[in-house]
Amino acid sequence: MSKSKKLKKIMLKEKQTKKLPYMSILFVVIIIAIFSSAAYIVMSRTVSQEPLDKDAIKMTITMSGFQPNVIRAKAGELVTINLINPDSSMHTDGGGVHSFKLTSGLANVNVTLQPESQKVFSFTPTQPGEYQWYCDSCCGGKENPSMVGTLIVA
Ligand SMILES: [Cu+2]
Repeated sequence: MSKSKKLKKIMLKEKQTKKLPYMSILFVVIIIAIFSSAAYIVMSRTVSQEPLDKDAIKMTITMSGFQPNVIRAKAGELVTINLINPDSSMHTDGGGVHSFKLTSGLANVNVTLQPESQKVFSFTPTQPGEYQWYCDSCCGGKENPSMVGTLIVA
């Protein structure tokens, strides 16, 4: 092997060893990015859990359904619901969007919630009876047994 070839080989080796710190810095940056986005998701969930209206019925809607999924009301009296959607837009089904629809002839309620948001809405049930509300934004909507709730009007 000629001297110049040997020198080239040594220089090449040096170049490769110099690349290593950059790779480990990149690795650390990626790890920090992953952990901070995970922390952001967790923290934004806790923030959006605090209801806007403390006098309203606090209700959450997630991929596992409405909580509570049964509410009682009196005919002629205003029902106010503070609906909270803690799901993030990372959900593949429906993109974290949920809704509250009550279209059974009693009232016409049609509320859509973007991911990690909440809304306060009211309606007055006029007739006693049992009515179903549902979410039609995810998991098969109305046909999904966990995406429904019952309003009992006395
Ligand atoms: Cu839904």
